[in-house]
Amino acid sequence: MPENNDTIAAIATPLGRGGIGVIRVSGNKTKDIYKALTGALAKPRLAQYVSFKSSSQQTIDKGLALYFKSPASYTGEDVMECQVHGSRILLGMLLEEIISLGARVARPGEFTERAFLNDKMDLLQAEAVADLIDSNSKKAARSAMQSLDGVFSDDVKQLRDQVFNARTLVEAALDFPDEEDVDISIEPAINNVEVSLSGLNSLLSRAEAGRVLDQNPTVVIVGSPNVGKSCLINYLSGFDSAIVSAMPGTTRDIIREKVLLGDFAVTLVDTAGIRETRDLIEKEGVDRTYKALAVADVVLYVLDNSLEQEIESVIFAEHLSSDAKVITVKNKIDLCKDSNFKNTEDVIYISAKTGAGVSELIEKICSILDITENEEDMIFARQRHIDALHGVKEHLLQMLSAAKQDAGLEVLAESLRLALSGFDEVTGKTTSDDVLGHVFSQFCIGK
Ligand SMILES: Nc1nc2c(ncn2[C@@H]2O[C@H](COP(=O)(O)OP(=O)(O)OP(=O)(O)O)[C@@H](O)[C@H]2O)c(=O)[nH]1
Ligand SMILES: [Mg+2]
Repeated sequence: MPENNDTIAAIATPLGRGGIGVIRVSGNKTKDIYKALTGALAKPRLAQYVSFKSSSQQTIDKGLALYFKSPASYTGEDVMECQVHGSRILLGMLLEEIISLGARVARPGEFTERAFLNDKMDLLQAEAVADLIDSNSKKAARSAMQSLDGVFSDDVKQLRDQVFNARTLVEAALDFPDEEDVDISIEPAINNVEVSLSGLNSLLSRAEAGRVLDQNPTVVIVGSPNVGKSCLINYLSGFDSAIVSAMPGTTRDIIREKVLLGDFAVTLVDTAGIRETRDLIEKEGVDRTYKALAVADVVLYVLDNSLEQEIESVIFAEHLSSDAKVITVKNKIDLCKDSNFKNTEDVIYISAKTGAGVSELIEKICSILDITENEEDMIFARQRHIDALHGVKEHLLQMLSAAKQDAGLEVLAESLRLALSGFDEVTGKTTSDDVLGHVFSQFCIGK
């Protein structure tokens, strides 16, 4: 772990224009930087409207300055937040000024890393911060928030306590091997391990259920040329990302848009219309369509209903990933005389031009993505947690089988010691620097 007695600073808001931009500063020079930058005294937890000035007394911007005194701050150190206008240039100038006053630019995740090192949160909670920022659905966000609140950590700690009790009992038996008037039965220790094992099994299944929350599903739009695929991606994403034209074979490149459909952030993909063609560029486009299908979670197979096109899924079926779900979308219903369309389980009628029926389509997509009902029970776990908890389970099972075979108390104590260190790995109590470095490097800068 790097030394953390220097002062760090970073722009905490995302790249681009925005109403407000935030710069965060943390470390023991924060108070002096506050004074030099604003000319005002830092007052804890008070928002002051100030002029942020350069060393040559030029105003960089006016805005709000906030100060949090150690240890009552996010990182546990003295922290300052500058809220100014969200221009990249302006934020860059302000950051430069802060650096010239003695701070250095923070690495990704360094603020949260300091919060972890200063015991403001355990590793599970620190990871939940990143998961919350990256969450792809409201469910994922809620679940990450629960972990940040310490729900996952508390469950792990409770199980750890039971195993710790078991270990204390076994160690006590080890310390008094031959004392006749001391009851050295290890039965209570075994009970403790059995109880924590059943708790662990349920925690593991909740963690495994929660792994789906970590994914950003891909929805791929396919069909013959001219059926309205590009029109549909434009409608769903809310802007003209793909060229729409009456000429078949318009789209050649794959077009990707991240959009929020109902509760889900999905990657929506528009593809080249599938047909036999001699045009080399269009052929390449169709090949790319097939590649996109191979990673699709949901496929929107679009047909032109005004031409009464028949379903011919064979044109793409062999390229589908095995667990992809296909929704047949009959488009251009605004052109059809008969307006009495009845959606079925697999077929949805829409007009990508007028938007008719699109909300039912979104509902259908969400119902497919919404595979887990018991969201309260899910834990937004990472593979790292699941692996470590499986390790704990292994050691507890070993302890029980050793006890059954009347193996020595040392053997039981050792299994319990290893189980405990597995728990500590999850919460970060004894996690190696490599793992910590990896966890924090995945954060965005400024967090
Ligand atoms: N009336 C009507 N026209 C539509 C609708 N959807 C698409 N169109 C028209 O159909 C034509 C083809 O639309 P595109 O979205 O470019 O079709 P595409 O499937 O992307 O075609 P390729 O890129 O060539 O494969 C355009 O003239 C659109 O304006 C619809 O729902 N109603
Ligand atoms: Mg197109």
